[in-house]
Amino acid sequence: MASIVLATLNARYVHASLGLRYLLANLGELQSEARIAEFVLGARPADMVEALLKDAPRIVGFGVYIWNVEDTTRVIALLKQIAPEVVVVVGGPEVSYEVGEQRICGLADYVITGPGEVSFAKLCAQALAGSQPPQRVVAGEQAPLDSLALPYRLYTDEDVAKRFLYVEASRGCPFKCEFCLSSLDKTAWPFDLDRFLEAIRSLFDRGARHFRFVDRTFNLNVRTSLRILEFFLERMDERLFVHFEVIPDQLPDKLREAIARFPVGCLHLEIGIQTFNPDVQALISRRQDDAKAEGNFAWLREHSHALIHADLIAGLPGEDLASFGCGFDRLYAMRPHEIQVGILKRLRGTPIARHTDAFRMRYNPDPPYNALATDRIGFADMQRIARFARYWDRVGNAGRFRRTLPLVLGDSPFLNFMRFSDWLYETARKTHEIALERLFEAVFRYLVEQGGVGREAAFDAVLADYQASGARGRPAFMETGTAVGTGRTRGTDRTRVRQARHIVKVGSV
Ligand code: B12
Ligand code: SF4
Repeated sequence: MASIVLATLNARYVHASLGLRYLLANLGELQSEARIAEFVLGARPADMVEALLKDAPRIVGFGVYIWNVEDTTRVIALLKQIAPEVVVVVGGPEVSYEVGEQRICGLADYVITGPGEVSFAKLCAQALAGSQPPQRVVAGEQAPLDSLALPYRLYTDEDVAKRFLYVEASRGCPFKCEFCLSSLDKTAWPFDLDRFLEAIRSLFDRGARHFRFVDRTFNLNVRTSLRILEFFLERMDERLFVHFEVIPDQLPDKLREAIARFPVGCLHLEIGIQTFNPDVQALISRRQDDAKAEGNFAWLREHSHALIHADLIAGLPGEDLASFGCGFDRLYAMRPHEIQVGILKRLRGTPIARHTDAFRMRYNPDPPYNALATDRIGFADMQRIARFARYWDRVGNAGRFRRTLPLVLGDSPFLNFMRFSDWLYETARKTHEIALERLFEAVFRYLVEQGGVGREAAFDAVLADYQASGARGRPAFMETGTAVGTGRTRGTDRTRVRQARHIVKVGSV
């Protein structure tokens, strides 16, 4: 029996919620009366309500994020119809700002904004003792990090075996990029490193091998970063996979030395570039030394085996299609393994909102609040970029078109991939659910019919990529084609398989 249930909808099953585990770990005496209920986007609201009410809880707390706010609103609306006496508390980044404007906050009995550990525990204690907490909207108390109980033992054996384990060595960010929620933090606060590493060690001893650091800027404090890297280097094995988010322009020699010692497919670095346009960087208060970033990428590609996932944002104030395209080409030339093209989102609470009028920014009023148009990029072009991003994910990022991609991109990657993307959409009329064989066929047809590539060269490249993807034989559409360069299966040594496995895993997040 649990009188308190902590619930959330994760983006996918593999993403275990760290936030809820923090809340549970810090419930003190009430911990034994509480349980976590995690769901995955797409679950039916009535089924979730049924599962939540199974123990007849007195309090249900929901972790609300941009990806689940709509579904969670439906769940709470139903729950309040069936069991109005249950006290509903919402918290999480999505309900930490613009509280008055959100239906979900109106449906809930209490809203806790910001960090939840201390305030949720207090609120539960009061509610269970029968007294009514006076305020409906509570500003979450940020306790000193070292006073918090760490949540890592709450990862179950199933989590350890099957899910990404999110871990946090520091909270907050000192930078001020206006599109990002972390720009509202005053600075970054570290957890005590010995205590943190001890907790990670026991996860490791239980068999955990897939660690994802949620720290906003892992390479902020080089001494700390080094100790963490050394920790993993000392425990290196075949299965280990560690993910960090890093800023691009800080990679001192000591960090480089440690990074260089990680084997293939083990270290995943997410590096935000967002924009190379200096005027846009200034407008959105993003400090970034582009030349240093370029140098660091070059070093990483030449001297390390780290998988590099780089982010770019389209639709920022002051950016037009041409300047975005230049940024894409510049980033492509830096050879990250993956480029994630994201459309700007106006996250609740973020200071990017101050540019709305001056740059005629038009946003989707519903999650994910993506930019629909700006004074420089019209709606039609924004749609084209969104399709570009989805197709790029399948063709540019997935690692399946190693030989074919350069033929599509020629010497002008952005323009040429946009041409491909426009053609593919015209032909397929969809961006999702294109089967892999259809995709290979489309790329082949594009190269031959639109891309000015000779049939034989296109055939050779597509077939080689198809076979390297693990598929056997040739795709049906090639059976009647000119047989050129067939029968050559490219070697799939252990290294490439491991790398491809991780690229696919990461790309599917
Ligand atoms: C892991 C993660 C993901 C995972 C999903 C995780 C999951 N469970 O499903 C993935 C990688 C899929 C993801 C994707 C996206 N994410 Co994300 N993600 C994160 C990340 C890095 C870590 C979250 C975390 O564990 N934090 C650590 C815990 C301790 O903090 P917390 O979750 O905020 O929880 C605390 C409080 O919020 C509060 N709290 C939480 N739940 C509850 C419940 C109650 C009852 C109470 C009282 C309090 C409370 O108390 C907790 C402890 O203090 C954060 C950045 C960050 N470092 O937080 C971004 C972040 C959550 N993501 C963000 C965004 C914008 C996205 C994307 C839209 C990015 C994109 N692609 O454009 C996508 C959307 C995905 C989709 N399918 O639509 C924003 C959230 C904005 C918002 N309003 O929700 C964040 C904050 C990044 C940022 N700085 O802007 N993300
Ligand atoms: S984008 Fe990165 S560096 Fe900028 S505020 Fe957000 S977390 Fe910090």
